[in-house]
Amino acid sequence: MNTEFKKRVEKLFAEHETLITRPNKPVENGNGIFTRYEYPILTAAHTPVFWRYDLDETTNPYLMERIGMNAAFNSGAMKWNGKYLLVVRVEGADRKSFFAVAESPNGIDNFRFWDYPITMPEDVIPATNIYDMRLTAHEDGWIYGIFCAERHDDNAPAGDLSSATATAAIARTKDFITWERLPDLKTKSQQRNVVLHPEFVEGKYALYTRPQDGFINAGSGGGIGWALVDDMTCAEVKEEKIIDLRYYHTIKEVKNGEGPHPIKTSKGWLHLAHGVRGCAAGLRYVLYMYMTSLEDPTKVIAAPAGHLMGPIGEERIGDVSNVLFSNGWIADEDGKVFIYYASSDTRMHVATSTIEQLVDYCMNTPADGFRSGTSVETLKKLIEKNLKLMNK
Ligand code: BGC
Ligand code: BMA
Repeated sequence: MNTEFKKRVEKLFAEHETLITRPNKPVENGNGIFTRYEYPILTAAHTPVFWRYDLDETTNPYLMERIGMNAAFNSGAMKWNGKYLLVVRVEGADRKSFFAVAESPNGIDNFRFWDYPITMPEDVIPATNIYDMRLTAHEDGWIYGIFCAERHDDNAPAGDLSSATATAAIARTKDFITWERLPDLKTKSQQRNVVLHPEFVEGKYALYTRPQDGFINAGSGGGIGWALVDDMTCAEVKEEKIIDLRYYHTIKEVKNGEGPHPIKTSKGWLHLAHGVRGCAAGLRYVLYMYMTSLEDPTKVIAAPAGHLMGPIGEERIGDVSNVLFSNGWIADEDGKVFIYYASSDTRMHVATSTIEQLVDYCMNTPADGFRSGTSVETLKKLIEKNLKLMNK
């Protein structure tokens, strides 16, 4: 190897190493509910140098990127063998998403991709694009990954190359390397945000669903649904019950969808979801929470008003701006919670909290009264209480 070429290769590796080993720092002075971290935990630049460059001087004398990576976002998450593991949606410059595992020893920095991306077996009709995996270590012993499989809608008029269909694809693994692909979920409507509940309910598998009228529009699909399924190897949604509804003039007016599977706590199941509203700038995606009952997981027992997290600073900007999306979180034994969220379909971040804080947030944040008037009444109650305490 020419020494000049060798030096340039070494520099690429050194810069990459510096980036991925950069210590992350908590952002002080938050809102008491969660703590953001200063640096994104994964970006396109975190993907290995040997994914992007041909390192052979004879075939790549200019040392150019041969396979561009565009984004690293919407990641499923799971603690596995003591490591914080993400199944990342990596998107190439060619707009195709694929899954790749990245792991960290502490959950907040030093995320490193495994050498190879996941080879996901195809279903009968291969999908054009796959993305947004939700991971569930189910009590049946398998780790399931449910994700969106997108295909061109062949019923669209000739020349319409944008109409597509969204289906929930199902795969399972024991090691994150070998995946068994099961048939896509059978449902009446299209589905993008399907999540497997970790426990059997009434002896059946339970799915959070998100019925939608079309590829983009949730339409008459009233919100986050719930369905019981007999067998994941031929999963079919026969009955769907809407458990978390959408409402006019809220953060989830246009769409909502379950994030990762809920965390079990002594007070109920803790849920993280995304809510979407439309505005002149397009769709705005924020993260919100709710809780359901341990006895009846279809019953909402806490629904704090508004968003838990909305995009701020650089999070607002990216390929699809004004978007926060989460499909992964990890609860440690000691109650610490790592919320993995992506901003603007571009990069991954982490925020930390605890189960106790998040339950407190859900239980004690006032619910939505759905009108300006009710919001003012709620606000006045807190002001009055505080002013008394302040002896005013
Ligand atoms: C994109 C997704 C997006 C969906 C709906 C897909 O083509 O890959 O990121 O959620 O369209 O807008
Ligand atoms: C969706 C999601 C995500 C994405 C978001 C914003 O519908 O399923 O893939 O982050 O749109 O583009």
